[in-house]
Amino acid sequence: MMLVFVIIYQIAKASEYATILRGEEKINARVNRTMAWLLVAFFFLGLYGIFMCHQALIDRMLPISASEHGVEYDSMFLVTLVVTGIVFFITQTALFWFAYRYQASQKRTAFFYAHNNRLEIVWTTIPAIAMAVLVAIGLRNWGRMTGAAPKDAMVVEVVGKQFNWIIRYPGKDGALGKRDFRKINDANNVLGLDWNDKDNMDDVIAQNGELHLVVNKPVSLLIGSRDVIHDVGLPHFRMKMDAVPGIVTTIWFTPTITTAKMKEITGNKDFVYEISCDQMCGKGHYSMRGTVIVETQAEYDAWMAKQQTYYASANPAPAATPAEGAAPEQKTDSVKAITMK
Ligand SMILES: [Cu+2]
Repeated sequence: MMLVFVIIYQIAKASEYATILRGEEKINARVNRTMAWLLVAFFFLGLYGIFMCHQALIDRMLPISASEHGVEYDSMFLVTLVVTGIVFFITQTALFWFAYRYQASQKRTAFFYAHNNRLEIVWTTIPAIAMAVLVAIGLRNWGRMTGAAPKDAMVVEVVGKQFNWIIRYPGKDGALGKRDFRKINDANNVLGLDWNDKDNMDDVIAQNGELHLVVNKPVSLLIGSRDVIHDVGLPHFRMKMDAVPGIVTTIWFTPTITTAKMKEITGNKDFVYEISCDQMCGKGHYSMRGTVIVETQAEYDAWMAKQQTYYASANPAPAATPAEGAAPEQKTDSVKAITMK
């Protein structure tokens, strides 16, 4: 790097001496011509760079979207890319063409052109309208993804902690029981479930932290965090949502491709849908990876039938009714019971 700078410096120095020796005007004309050509070269080098980036990264692109929202998202992304791509190409071509075409010349005097209202209006309104349309499409999609889930959606709770995801299913009653952060303990109550709430008795927390979803069935995720801000990133479904301590955030989507089918599509027999933590959350952030399994209703039911309720696995002693005179119910940070169909 240093060497390059030294060489450039020496060339600049040498051309400065040459200017003095050979007459300034002649040299200036040559420098102008060289600069004009260098700008043209820079333009094509830039385009080549874009092409090379594309070639290098094409294999790492995500496979087709595995959710309904994702299809909308991808088409929105494509529209934005095409619109901005066309503008980019026109403006950059004009920029470098002008730099070349109107390089300094002794034969031409500069044309003084100070202001033109019509031009100002045109190049302000067209981009403004284009941007407004793109933003409107984005807002519409955002509203859909974060809005109310369909009535028949299954509900699953996803809670981030340093450094993994805890997934809770509502059990047969379809309702998630209340939880309280003060009841959290890593030994037998990782979410701080309130055992005074009957809705908690049949809730299931997947042992291996897997998020099981049914294909073509909408799912509403209730997202929370036990410590710092995390983010539920579902790249294959084109969804993401912050997991914030103390509040419940939601997203809903409909997975459309089972894990098994996606293995065929990608030709990768080890393919798994992942939950990535999309928010830098500490030294173990990189390892905060959950898995999503999209399966048929029958496969889901079979899997769920094998799950033990969290109450049973957390309280292995003979099932006891909640102790008489238990602490009065604390409602802080509780998740409102949500009823499935
Ligand atoms: Cu995290």
